[in-house]
Amino acid sequence: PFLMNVLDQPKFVDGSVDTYFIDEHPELFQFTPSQNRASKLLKYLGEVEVNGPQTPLVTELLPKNVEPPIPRLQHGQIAPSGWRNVLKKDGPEGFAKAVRNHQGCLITDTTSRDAHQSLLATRVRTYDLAKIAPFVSHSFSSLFSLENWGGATFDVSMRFLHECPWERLERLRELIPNIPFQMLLRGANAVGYKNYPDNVIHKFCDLSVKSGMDVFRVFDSLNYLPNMVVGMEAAISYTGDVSDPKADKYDLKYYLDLSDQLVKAGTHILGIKDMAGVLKPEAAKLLIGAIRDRHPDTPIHVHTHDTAGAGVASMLECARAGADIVDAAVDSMSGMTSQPSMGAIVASLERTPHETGLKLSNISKYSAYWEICRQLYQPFECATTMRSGNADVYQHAIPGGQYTNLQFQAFSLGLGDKFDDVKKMYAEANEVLGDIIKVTPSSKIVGDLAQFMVQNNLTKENVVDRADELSFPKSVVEFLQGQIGQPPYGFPEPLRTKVLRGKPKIDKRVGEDMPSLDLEKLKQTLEEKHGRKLRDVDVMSSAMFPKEFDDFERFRQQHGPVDKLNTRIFLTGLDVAETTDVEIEKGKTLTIQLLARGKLNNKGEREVFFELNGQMRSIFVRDEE
Ligand code: 3PY
Ligand code: ZN
Repeated sequence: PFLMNVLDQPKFVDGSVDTYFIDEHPELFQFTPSQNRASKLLKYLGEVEVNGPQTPLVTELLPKNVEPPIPRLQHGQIAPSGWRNVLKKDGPEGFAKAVRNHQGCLITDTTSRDAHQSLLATRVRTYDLAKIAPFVSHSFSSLFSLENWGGATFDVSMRFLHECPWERLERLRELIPNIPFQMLLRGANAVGYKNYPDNVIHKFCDLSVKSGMDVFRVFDSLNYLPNMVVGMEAAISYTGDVSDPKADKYDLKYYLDLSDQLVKAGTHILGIKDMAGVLKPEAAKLLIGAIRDRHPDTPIHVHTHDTAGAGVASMLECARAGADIVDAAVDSMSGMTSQPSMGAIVASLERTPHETGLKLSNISKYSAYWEICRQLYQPFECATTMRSGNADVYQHAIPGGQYTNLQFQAFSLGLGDKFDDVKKMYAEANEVLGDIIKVTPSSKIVGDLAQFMVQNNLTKENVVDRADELSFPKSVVEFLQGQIGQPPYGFPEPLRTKVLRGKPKIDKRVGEDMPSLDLEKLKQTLEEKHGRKLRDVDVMSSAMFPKEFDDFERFRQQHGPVDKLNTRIFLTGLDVAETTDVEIEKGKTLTIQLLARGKLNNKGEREVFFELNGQMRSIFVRDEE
């Protein structure tokens, strides 16, 4: 694709036109940055027009042409103070104490992170989060926190949304000063899928705080404590069933011991992270009750998924058993593999000692916004294949986000009717690996092994028999080496020795031996590569995801601020004759109309015609089809 430029005009290039005016007015070519951004956006829209979406759509559905309704705020009204004001004033210890002393059950709203990670392939864009942010700040000031960052949002935003994750955080912070922000940090893996050097993890947290983050929920995918930077909220990943007397590995004692160690290590809040949604109401009562007795002064925060449909019931039991905070997603973004419904929990706790402080009338407006907004994300909608909850999660314990992914994969390969087999094989693969905790990235390892077993017609018995001759997925080999940490009950033998065939075994924290990453040097290299001054946060994006950062940076240099386009237009472009207003910065709006697209020329390109702020513009785009 080329911008139409005088330099593309043969007559100009061969000198047969008089160009004195141009020669004497070089300022004509000093494009202002906004013109530059406008040209880049036209290039993007032209590209979408000619070659289709510039981010892969996962289902066959297209975004609906809808305007999510933004509830009105009274003009000039300032947002009431919230828990963030307490955190700022009293510091983390004082904040934790105030939470513990608070009467009632507080709510964390996961709509902006886990809910869409579990239902919409993590594709919700800053654009739509920012639109509803002022309403959230005003009407949800009694929330404990908004989970709006971390997990898969970091890489997905660069990879698929072509937007900077740090800018999302900064933007939301400007709009919501009063409610604590919460992120999911995968311990030594931060927001990635492998261990990083310690200095990278520390710098990552430091930059996150500077960009507006408050509460770090830190977990490790094997509950391997040395991998957890104990910060504000250390979370124990929950698996198994403590209400089953036959549960031996992951019994009450296991969780109480872990909670002791985390409290001793100085966590401000104890998190229970039920990533698959297997914490049944009865188990919730036992587990939370026991931890409450053991650690009367530490706030307890519970996270779950509604995969089976028992999420609301479990969270109510948690509140009654002494949890201080539970997670919920707004109604229209709740249920199935997402969190349980905020409205249902709030209503159920009304006029009990566990009142949440949230108003149902506000939840209803918030939900109406997301109900419509969700239709913009239909191309990523898990409900195209998932119609209901399913209690077989108690057998396979697949985490919420992964469950949706696996189901998508099965359906897109035409194996929808085989999804049951995939789930059964997942449970078997978990047994083969020694019945481990399953959450990113250990859940991916179990998934990879399950897929490998299906492809090679293996059972849990013969996969071990034949382990010395099979070529296992890399992730499985690395897990057995000890690359992601140590499972609580050790590695399965003889599988480990058979698979490793003499490869070194690691029996301590991997980060201990990792050399620090020279972030200053990386900055220099990246600045040279990309030809511009970078911020420390950009360097950190590259430290986490080098290739994804480079691609994102190049894309942005070519296509400009595509994050400022509305979601439908970002995904599928403009219709002919349609106009859109793009606010590229405060007070600077571009009006873009798509006029027409031309025939294929002999260079394999099409000319696409726009009107930009009332002026005709056209660009040539290579037709890739
Ligand atoms: C993540 O690691 O992204 C998760 O949501 C784990 O549950
Ligand atoms: Zn979760």
